[in-house]
Amino acid sequence: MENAIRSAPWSPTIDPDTITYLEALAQRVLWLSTYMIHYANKVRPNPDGMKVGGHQASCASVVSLMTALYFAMLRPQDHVAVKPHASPVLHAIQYLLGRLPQSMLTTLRDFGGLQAYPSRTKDPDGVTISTGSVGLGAAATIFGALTQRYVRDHFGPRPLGRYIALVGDAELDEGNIPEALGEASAYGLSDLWWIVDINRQSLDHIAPEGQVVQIARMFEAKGWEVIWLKYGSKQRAFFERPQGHWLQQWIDDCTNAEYQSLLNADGAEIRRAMLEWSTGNEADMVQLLADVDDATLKELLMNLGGHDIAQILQAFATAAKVEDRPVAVMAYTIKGWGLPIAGHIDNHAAQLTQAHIVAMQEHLGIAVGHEWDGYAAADPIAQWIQHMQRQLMQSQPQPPAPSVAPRPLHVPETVGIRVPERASTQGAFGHILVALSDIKEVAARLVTTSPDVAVSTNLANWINQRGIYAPAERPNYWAKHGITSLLQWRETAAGQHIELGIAENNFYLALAMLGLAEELHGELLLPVGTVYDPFVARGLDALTYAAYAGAKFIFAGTPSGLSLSREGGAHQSIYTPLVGMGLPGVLYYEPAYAAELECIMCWGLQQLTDRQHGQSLYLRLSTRPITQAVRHSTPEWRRQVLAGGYWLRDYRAQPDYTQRPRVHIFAAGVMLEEALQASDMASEDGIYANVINVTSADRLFHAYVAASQQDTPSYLDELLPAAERCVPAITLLDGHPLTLAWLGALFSAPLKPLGVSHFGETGSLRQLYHKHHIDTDAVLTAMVQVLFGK
Ligand SMILES: Cc1ncc(C[n+]2csc(CCOP(=O)(O)OP(=O)(O)O)c2C)c(N)n1
Ligand SMILES: [Mg+2]
Repeated sequence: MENAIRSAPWSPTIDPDTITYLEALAQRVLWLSTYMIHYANKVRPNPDGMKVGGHQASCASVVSLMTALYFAMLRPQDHVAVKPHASPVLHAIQYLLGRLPQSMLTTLRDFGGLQAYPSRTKDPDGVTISTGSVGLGAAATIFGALTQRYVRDHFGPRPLGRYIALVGDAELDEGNIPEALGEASAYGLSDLWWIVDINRQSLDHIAPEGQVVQIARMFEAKGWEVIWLKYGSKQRAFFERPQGHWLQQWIDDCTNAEYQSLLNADGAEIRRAMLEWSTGNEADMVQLLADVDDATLKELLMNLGGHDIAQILQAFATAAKVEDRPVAVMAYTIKGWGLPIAGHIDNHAAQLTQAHIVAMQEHLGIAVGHEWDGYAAADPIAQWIQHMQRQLMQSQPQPPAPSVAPRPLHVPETVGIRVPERASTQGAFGHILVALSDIKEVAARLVTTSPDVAVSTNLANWINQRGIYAPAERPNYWAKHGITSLLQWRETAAGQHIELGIAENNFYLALAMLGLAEELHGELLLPVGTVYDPFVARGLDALTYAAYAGAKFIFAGTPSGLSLSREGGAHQSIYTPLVGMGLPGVLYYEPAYAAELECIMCWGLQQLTDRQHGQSLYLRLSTRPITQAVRHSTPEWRRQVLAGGYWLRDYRAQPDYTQRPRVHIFAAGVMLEEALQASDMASEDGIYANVINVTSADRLFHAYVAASQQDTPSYLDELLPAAERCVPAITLLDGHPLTLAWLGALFSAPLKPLGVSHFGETGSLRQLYHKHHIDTDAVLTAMVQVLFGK
């Protein structure tokens, strides 16, 4: 195991009672978490015979750390992201703390029961940060701490909680981790701890040599304080003996793989390995180990800091003193600690046998029939828990600030922006934000963010008005030295734009935590983010995370599609509409006109205030200016825009409508320009080409699905009455044709889906639209095909 760089000073002065109680509690937590998984897999009836699963070894690895944390450190205002596969440990602890009824312990991974991985929306016992996809929940703590600071700076003082992540060592392999760590120091966050569970094992294998030191250096390079929790008290005491440093040196020199294998060997084998290592100094080693029997030697090997309550408390106390930066506690542990599978390479999904469980139960003195017992009120441990919880409650530095979120917050239905004859949705987006900043109550809660693309996504005017957020004012040297710039980079604690480095994962995690500000910090925020549409997918897992966690936010993917012509194939998004449609909790809109966007954004912001049913919004926008065919909005038109689409060109009232060739063009976004042109040209040939402007394929699709599942009418029946379903149709968007092709299911006539299904390239709009068959000619050709079968 790699050499420690710096350790928390060893102080054995912590109250011995505290240690005794926590040790007893750790054993109970170990039992309950192990048994919870055992029960779910081997006792509870399992009608479909599929594996239930659970991770006893990963749980055992963090039992000591989590017991010390929850029973002796955590205050009500703190938030913890628990390593996903340690969820049974969390539930066992919440049960012992009286926050989860005993009856739930038998429901792990059952329908309606405790979730496999901690879920803030589905678990009943106060999970505030969901975890599951490793790396994301941990990184979310950074943006939670940032949100907390932002809320305090904008809405007044309140108790600052600590954001704590309990992370697996292999979890730190995820690329989003180094991406996120730097933001913590960029924003000077200090109420942030990461406790790294260094058991040197991942799912498949043993950590490569040198990895722990690399991880520690990564934290330090990113401005974090590293605290080492490597050796247990017994090891430390042994190091003090004459020649004791040889043990320390051996531990440090021993490779991860050998250390792990020796965790499964007996004391005699460990002794042999140590003597072999000490070649040249065997006499010292022999002397050192002379009075150590095999059992004690094994115990010494297992006595790592992350399982030693006194050492853990000491490390936490050291961490609590760090006030100017985030802290990483590097805790050495054993995967499967206290279980017969401890340290074994195969242990990730391994479960104890019935015989193992019986032996463990006997060893821990848990009577048969009392497997789920907690502590009776009179038990000294229960009393100690009560006492500690009272103390931790009282350690709140200030009384909580009352929420000042006005109820209801009213967002107007329009903000009256003015745009030129030809305008782009991205341009309109910037105008709408600026217009919103005139509405005091709404503006106060708006917060924007972007992964280094604020200017190129039209946030500049908003930023100039509202400023950049920084925890403390930073000098504006441009202003100081009289240099003019279009963008005024004023950084103060009152600023309302959070500028992130180029990392789309961070972007979505920031939206996730800003989008939970009301739930986590009692203040409603209206987060609006911008990202280049082709890079929506770059942070897709974090976007999914944000939606799954129930966060509420708006983001614009802009610019999008081939329409970004000169930027080339790497910047031209294709399938992002499908992302928007496929993701629950997020509604995808692709408006064509500024007036539509205005209506959608105002409604979307109002949605964010409905914390129960409101959904997030994904706006797919463009830099391509198109003629504003619609400018005035009426309530009825707004209803249709929000419902997903409306008839923009409607020939149905023509007296000869049914006698002429007829076709429907369903078009989205900038493609309305081509759709209307094709319709004009078709009319010269006596064809009635209706144009239906699809503002949200997502809304229409889900209306269709809901209606077909429930056999009830939907907006689609209104938009497309039965009589129109025998008319041939074309769908058209600057994106994947699948987005609208499903409309074919509604038609008894042919439907031709136009869209982009190959990578783009640089060129003019005309060239690219032509090559990908989404120009006016392509629409006309498709029209002939669906009408006349040619
Ligand atoms: C993004 C992601 N990829 C893969 C997994 C599957 N997985 C769950 S735990 C795990 C290994 C984690 O190892 P570590 O973080 O060291 O935790 P330990 O089990 O050792 O406690 C993997 C690969 C996952 N949950 N999330
Ligand atoms: Mg591990």
